[in-house]
Amino acid sequence: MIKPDGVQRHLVGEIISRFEAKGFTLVGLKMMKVSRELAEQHYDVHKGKSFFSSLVDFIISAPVIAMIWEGENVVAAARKIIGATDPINAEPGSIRGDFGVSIGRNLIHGSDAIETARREIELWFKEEELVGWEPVRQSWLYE
Ligand code: D4T
Repeated sequence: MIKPDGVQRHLVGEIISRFEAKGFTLVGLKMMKVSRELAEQHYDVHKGKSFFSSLVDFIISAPVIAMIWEGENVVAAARKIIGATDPINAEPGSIRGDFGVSIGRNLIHGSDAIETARREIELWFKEEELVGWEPVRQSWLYE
């Protein structure tokens, strides 16, 4: 999910192109204003932590871009493309390393495990919003 700061800073194209260039396939995409309920459900694991309410307020403050990316090891690779949670620890070349400044404005969320991705896809998308397609470049990406 490209967070509100990514949208406000006009980094949507830049962020999407990094995933495309790596070889991943976009199978779901929508721009939306997030409800408080969805934001709270999404960040359920952080309920009770000091940053929870400011995090929820931030996520609902402007539109986000929800995306589903497909490809080999996509969850693990996306974490690297995205970089460490706190931009100060994120490597140059990662999204947060190149564009992020503070932990509360770190531009993008990525699922941290396959199970989490499954849960989040179900939370954010309806079945009919997933678009399965066969990219022609696959044999140039995979043996
Ligand atoms: P997300 O979930 O947004 O992809 O971020 P991470 O997986 O990299 O990090 P996280 O779940 O630990 O944190 C969720 C979200 O909360 C913000 N945050 C986090 C914050 O504002 N202050 C903090 O101290 C922490 C730990 C940033 C990401």
